[in-house]
Amino acid sequence: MEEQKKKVILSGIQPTGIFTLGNYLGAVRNWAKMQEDFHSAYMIADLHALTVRQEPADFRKRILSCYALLLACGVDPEKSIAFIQSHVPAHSQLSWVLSCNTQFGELSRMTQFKDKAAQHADNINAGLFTYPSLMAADILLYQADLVPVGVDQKQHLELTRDIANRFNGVYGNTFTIPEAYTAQGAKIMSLADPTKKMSKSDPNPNGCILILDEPGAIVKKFKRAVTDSDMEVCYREGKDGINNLMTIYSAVTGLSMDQITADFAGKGYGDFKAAVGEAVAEHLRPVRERYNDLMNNKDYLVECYRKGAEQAERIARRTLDKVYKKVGLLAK
Ligand code: AQP
Repeated sequence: MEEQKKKVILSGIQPTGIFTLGNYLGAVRNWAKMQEDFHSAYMIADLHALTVRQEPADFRKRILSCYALLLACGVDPEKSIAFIQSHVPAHSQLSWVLSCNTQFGELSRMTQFKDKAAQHADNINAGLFTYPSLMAADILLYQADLVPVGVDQKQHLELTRDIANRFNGVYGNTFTIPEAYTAQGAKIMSLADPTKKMSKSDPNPNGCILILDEPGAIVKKFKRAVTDSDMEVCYREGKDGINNLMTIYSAVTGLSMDQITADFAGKGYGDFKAAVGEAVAEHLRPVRERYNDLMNNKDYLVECYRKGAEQAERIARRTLDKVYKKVGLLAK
């Protein structure tokens, strides 16, 4: 692809835990592929994670380990801007201006707010409510053309587009209107309850595969995966558990659903679960090894995230200055 035609892409992941197989197959693995074709910026969304109370010492360590995971999953700081959100103050600064251009009614309609408010009834903070304005700032600062988002984030991206269009209408052309990039990977469901998505913060450790889990633990979790009372390995409505395992197996082996069905014809679920467990453990081995190497070289990580912050800051600052000027703030 010609350099000047490359589109800008931005995405992020919250440091709310070790990435799951869902985060990896559904998002981060694809970011690594996309960096070849796009001007890409990927961030550890630490400010977003503050909407849920974090234990400070753990959180600080987790931010670094999630940054290492981002690189271990293939995000290359030579090809992408790989940074930590709080290192670029323009995110919070633009977020405020955008909050003043977002309606209470719009934020009230966000289903993630309703879900998270129900999950954390003891801490329904203002940040949880204004989360979409910060997300809009993340995206609009980089004039992103495309944002890879899962289905769960589509409503937020729609709101980002509304905010950007409104701002452009009132103050003149300022922001690129981003589009959802839906060529993301599959949605991976919990192994313990295949009707729920696999989540880092799931309190049930059997439901999710963490990408740093040891091979033995991975195989064991797949053996325990909830399936059905049928015997056939095939992708069909009503077979949520098997459908999920087939989706995972297909994502790590490249086999089609039909090939998988043919390979396991006449074999029981036990054989299939063991095969999925082994394939996933093998697939994640290099990620785990790269992560361990990176964590043994913290100086390199610091160098990378500082460089990422400088690169991000340069772009973000330009947009923020433009916005401050447009809304009439007095320059220093
Ligand atoms: N189960 C999943 N299948 C496919 N994609 C997934 N993603 C998350 N879970 C799955 C994608 O991972 C990216 C980063 O997500 P995030 O950390 O910003 O927040 P999330 O979507 O809320 O992920 P978790 O793991 O469920 O975190 P917690 O438990 O903290 O809420 C996104 O692109 C997301 O679509």
